[in-house]
Amino acid sequence: MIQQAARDFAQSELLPGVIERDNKQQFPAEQIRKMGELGFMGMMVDPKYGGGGMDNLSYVIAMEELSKVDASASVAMSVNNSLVCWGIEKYGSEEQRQKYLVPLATGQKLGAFCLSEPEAGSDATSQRTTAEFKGDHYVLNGNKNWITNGNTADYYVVMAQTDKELGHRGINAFIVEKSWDGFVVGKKEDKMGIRGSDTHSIMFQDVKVPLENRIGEDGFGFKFAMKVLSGGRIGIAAQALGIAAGAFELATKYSKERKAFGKTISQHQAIAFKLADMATQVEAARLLTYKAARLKDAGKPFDMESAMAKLHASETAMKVTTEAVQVHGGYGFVKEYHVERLMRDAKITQIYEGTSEIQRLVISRAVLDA
Ligand code: COS
Repeated sequence: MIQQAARDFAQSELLPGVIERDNKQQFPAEQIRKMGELGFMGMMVDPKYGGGGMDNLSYVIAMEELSKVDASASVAMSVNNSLVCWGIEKYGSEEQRQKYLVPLATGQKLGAFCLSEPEAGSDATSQRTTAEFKGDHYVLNGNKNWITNGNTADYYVVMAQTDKELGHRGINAFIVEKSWDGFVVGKKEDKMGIRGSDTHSIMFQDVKVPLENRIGEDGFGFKFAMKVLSGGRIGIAAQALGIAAGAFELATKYSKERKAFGKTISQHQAIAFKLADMATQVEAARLLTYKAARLKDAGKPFDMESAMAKLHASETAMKVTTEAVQVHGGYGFVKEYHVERLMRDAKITQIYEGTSEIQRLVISRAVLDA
């Protein structure tokens, strides 16, 4: 039912206008509002906080379907669900859950996650944004980069360094409201893909954050970010899976319609074998993503499996979308046929929430430590 609901929504609400939004770099605001009404923005949150009370498997199934059509809308959903809502529900205080989680889970407000900085992407322990402790509050200063939902979010989970001497153990995580003094939304990025997603730099200029907005104990911020990202990677794996599966479906359909040398191109082995490889890679990505989701649902360790799912699904998304363009030939290179957009959208899945290289680092450490 969840799969069907997401599929119907993608076809009726996301597909119309997706090319135009990509061209104009227009955020799907109206579509995200409707996704909130349908419960897609807080799928796994406990119903007592306004969420859908569903499991991770349901979430990845919905993510796949929406990402087949519009990865710009699905990344807004992924950040809100897995980085912001899950982080606050799991590690936030009851007061934070009531104040922030309820509006985020019901889709009345949108969340963003601010870890990356101009000089701290993969090397996330090198936070230069500072959070100076002043007794009953902190004062935030610094810059964050490539923030999804940068200008459209209301609440931002922000990592910042309180005690430089302590390294990553001196980092804290805070919930920051966009409306607060000194919160400045910087330039919008002009991107290769997911162009409908709203990506900005953010500046903090003496932003006063009350102590009660710190998530967890003093110094928990880096571990918080790592734990949350580990779950977030399952969402991005599902997004990459959806991009790949969407391109595969389009290529299959086209191959049965397009004729060359007196038969459909699907009847030529050169194309049929491409489709066979694409189907196999997509299915492998799906199984790895489902496995990571199921482990998280069972409360078992899933760091390595979420890294494997994201690594494989994002590499698959790049390969399969490139082949889908090839199957479409000249038509694949023009916007009307969607596959060129999916190919551009696929690229970011190998970069955000940990590059493919970082996933290999996480996996290799787990394998070698075992
Ligand atoms: N869960 C809980 N804690 C974790 C963790 C996880 N998944 N991964 C690391 N940690 C903890 C470690 O236990 C360590 O704490 P202690 O020193 O108290 O034991 C601390 O975090 C630092 O870990 P580590 O020493 O492994 O740090 P490194 O700098 O070597 O590497 C990586 C950490 C590379 C894994 C991390 O920086 C990372 O994931 N980088 C990518 C960040 C990212 O995804 N950026 C995208 C931004 S969001 S779009």
